[in-house]
Amino acid sequence: MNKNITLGEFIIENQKHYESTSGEFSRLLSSIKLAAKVVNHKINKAGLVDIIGYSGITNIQGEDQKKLDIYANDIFISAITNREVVCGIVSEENDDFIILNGNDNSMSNKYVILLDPLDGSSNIDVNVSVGTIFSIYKRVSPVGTPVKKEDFLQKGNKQLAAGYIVYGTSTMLVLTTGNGVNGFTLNPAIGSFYLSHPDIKIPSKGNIYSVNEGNYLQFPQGIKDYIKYCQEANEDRPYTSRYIGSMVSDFHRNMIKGGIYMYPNCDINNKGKLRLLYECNPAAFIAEQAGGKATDGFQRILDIKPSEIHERSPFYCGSVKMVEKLESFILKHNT
Ligand code: P6P
Repeated sequence: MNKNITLGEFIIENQKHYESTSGEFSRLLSSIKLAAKVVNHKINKAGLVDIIGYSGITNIQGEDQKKLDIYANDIFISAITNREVVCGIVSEENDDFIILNGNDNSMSNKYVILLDPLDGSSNIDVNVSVGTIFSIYKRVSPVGTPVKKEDFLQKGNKQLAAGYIVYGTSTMLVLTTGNGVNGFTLNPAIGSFYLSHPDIKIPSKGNIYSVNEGNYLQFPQGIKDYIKYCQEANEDRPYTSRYIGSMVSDFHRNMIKGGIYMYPNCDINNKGKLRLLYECNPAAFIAEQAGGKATDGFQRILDIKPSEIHERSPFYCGSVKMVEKLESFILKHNT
């Protein structure tokens, strides 16, 4: 694969793989590329311009919406809407799904997109990496009618594409359209994403486990046992604990170095904290495409049938051998 290819050229070159060759899918991916550049520019100036801090609004998650959350949400929604290729959008920042103005054009569009426009935003004020996560499906309701909730409640194994942008020391867009995973790094000098990480594969085993151990005492016993396993002397040692508190950053590190990211259910989050539709499913699709694994402890994340657009799930994802080891500990307490 040509290493100096831009994301735009990559999308065009791979258009033949995409669901529809009419170019709509490519236009949708390029709208995400544009929005990522705009948000990246704003984030890089966050310390200088008055966009840090809280907006005074709380979202459906009960989380204080930070100014950059709302800004990122607006940028992605308008960029996607302007391309007139989706009939509906779900965003972490919006209570209900968005029916794209319901005019004839949008109702004839075939795709829906689900977004976490700025994941980990509580880290903005302390200059820690944050990210955007997206997931794309083909609608299941009839083309020509307004989008329906069922269009968003599809199993993750129906995703056409998924990706994330990590606004870190460099800004990267990592994408899968079902043919492997590729990473593109933004060259800010010219404003183009270049293929920097072709065909990413998660090492089958790593030595990094990533979990918020502040909740340890409330974790299910199998999770506690796995964490202790990582800390005890055994043939798989040494392990190291890394937790950034921004899933996209923790996930991306594990994609490159290998490792396991865990967000278990616990007393304060009895179904886990991460949202199934626009955090777990896209990450699981990407992880599996890179040779990794993603589970809720009992079943493949991508096989879960969602019932609500903001529903949460326990989430364990990363190097296949590490996820399997964790599952073996969970199984011991559930047979
Ligand atoms: P905690 C950010 O809000 C997020 O959804 C993920 O990005 C992150 O991994 C997690 O929550 C952090 O949650 O409870 O460990 O602070």
